[in-house]
Amino acid sequence: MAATTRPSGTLITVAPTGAESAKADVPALPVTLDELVGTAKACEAAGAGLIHVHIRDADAQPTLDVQRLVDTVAALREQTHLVIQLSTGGSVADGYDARLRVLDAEPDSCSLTCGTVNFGDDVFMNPWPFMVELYQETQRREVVPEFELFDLGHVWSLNRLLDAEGAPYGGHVHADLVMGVPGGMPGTTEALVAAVAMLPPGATWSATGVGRWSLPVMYAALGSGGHLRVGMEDVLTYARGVPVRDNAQLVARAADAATLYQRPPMSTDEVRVMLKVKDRRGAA
Ligand code: KMH
Ligand code: ZN
Repeated sequence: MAATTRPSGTLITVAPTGAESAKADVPALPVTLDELVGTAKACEAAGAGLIHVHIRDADAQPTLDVQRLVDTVAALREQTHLVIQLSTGGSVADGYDARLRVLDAEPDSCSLTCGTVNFGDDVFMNPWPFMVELYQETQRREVVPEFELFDLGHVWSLNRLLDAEGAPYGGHVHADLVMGVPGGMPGTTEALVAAVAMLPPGATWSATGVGRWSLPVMYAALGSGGHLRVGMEDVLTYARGVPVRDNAQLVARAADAATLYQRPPMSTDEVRVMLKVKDRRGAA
């Protein structure tokens, strides 16, 4: 294991929707394609370089419907420059087959969670054979995986996966620490530093803190050479008693912090180069 190098810019990922919040409870949550594209444009203008996408059906419920995913990727690719990452985590109710079929939508990137984790009262299932199958599919389809790490054991499993199955498509490893999920690692600086120390040499990483861990994780990540993920998938409160206005507000705050830290937001082109994303723009 080796410490990761310190980047000069900051990748800001926005995770605008997630699968856990209800539109009825959170009116600002983007759930339609129009809302998602509008959010994506605003977040790109505010400094985001990558969008982590969960979609909803006509009733605003989480779905992994492939045609909807295809349409979503097409619209985002046409109307933004963002790197498009589809969630293969979906919701805790989604089955493995549906999660694998997400790659049919030909995203630039997809999430790949490196282990099962208690998820509040639920369990987010990611057994080893599923991880391997999904990873092999990303290699075969030339999709860049982003390894989602909810716990220290997940970091170890990422190393095991790379040892067993070789490098990801493009050859670069990028991980995301998801911290503060009830059941996973806390959003403390100590946990973040321990996780980063176990990442494979040369890996880049972002971090996100769920709920009240949002700001502690953002500043710990900047201070430790990491990139940032923000968005309404992870946090709905901007400050004590103040609901998040929209995703762009969270991206703008992250961009301000990164700029103040002398590591301004990376352009979408810089993000594509760093992650070694296959250029699918211009494909029909
Ligand atoms: N919604 C969670 C159960 C991912 O996008 O890959 C899983 C999740 C991780 O959000
Ligand atoms: Zn997600």
